[in-house]
Amino acid sequence: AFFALSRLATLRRHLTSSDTNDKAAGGSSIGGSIKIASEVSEALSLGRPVVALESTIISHGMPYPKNLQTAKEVEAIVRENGAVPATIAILDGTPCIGLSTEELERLATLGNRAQKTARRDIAYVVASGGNGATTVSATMFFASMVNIPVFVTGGIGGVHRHGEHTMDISSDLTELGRTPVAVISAGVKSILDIPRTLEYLETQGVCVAAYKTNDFPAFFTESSGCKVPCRVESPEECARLIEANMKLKLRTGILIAVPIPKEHSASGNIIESAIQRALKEAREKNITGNAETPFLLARVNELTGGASLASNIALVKNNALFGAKVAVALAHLRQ
Ligand code: PSU
Ligand code: MN
Repeated sequence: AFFALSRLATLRRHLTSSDTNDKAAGGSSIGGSIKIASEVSEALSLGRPVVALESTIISHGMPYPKNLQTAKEVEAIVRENGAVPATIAILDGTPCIGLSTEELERLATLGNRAQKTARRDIAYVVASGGNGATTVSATMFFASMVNIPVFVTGGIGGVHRHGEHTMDISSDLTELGRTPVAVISAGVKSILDIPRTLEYLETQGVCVAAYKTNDFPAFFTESSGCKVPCRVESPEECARLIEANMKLKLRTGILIAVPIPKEHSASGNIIESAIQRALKEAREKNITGNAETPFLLARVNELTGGASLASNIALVKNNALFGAKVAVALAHLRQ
């Protein structure tokens, strides 16, 4: 009951600030106000299941129009399984929790003209009134702000290959170390250094669990060859894990890895050779920093003749199905 009360209090605070912002004619939202879709705020205040979704996957992760189609289908899967989807993005400087169809379309057509927004970019995009597609780190930040405990994506960022020299380590990992949101993903792509990513998560104190497997999945394939510290067998077990993490006030995130369904997993060899080639091209073209992940995703898709995109879409939908069930189980547990 205390949980529900503090949740409501936080929400009311945000709703108030959002109302104030709405009255300020067309201005951006300096001062930290946000806009929560009415369907989402209603579900949150009633303790009903909500699933947060990121938006970089729409703008930078997939080409138009498949990005839009996938975003809509993912939201539909969340609904069909009893939860309310809340896609998160910054539009005209206002962080939005829950997007309308028109807003999804806007992001999808903006593509990489939307700013890829990780935690470090949030203040700038808000202050300049820009359009920001939130990565896993920024989406976790906003989900936590409005008390959405479950967040579904495709793959998270990690330690990049050669990260021990470049120090290119995704802020998704440090966010998982500081923000109590459960992130459901298909693991980490092998464009990244998976063993070092898992080491880094351990250092950050992040609980990493895999669904019905002992192996950490590698996004396009079911296994990376790395073991996970925890294994969960059901959405209910995941919900208990999230609840224990909250009750203990560990304040860290949880990474729940769901392997890509067998029938959609791409051939490991084809993907791996495409990744090797894309990585080499990135080095030659000097593509670094936050441009690297979008470049590699697009190039691997080209090199595999669209096979990687098809796998990507299938695994995101599978994660949405699982995530909705986790959110429903968690809401049930908290009643
Ligand atoms: N991996 C994917 N698809 C994506 C991303 C990662 O398979 O769209 C996006 C996510 O938004 C993730 C971000 O949070 O890339 C990580 O970017 P970086 O490596 O620059 O931290
Ligand atoms: Mn980076």
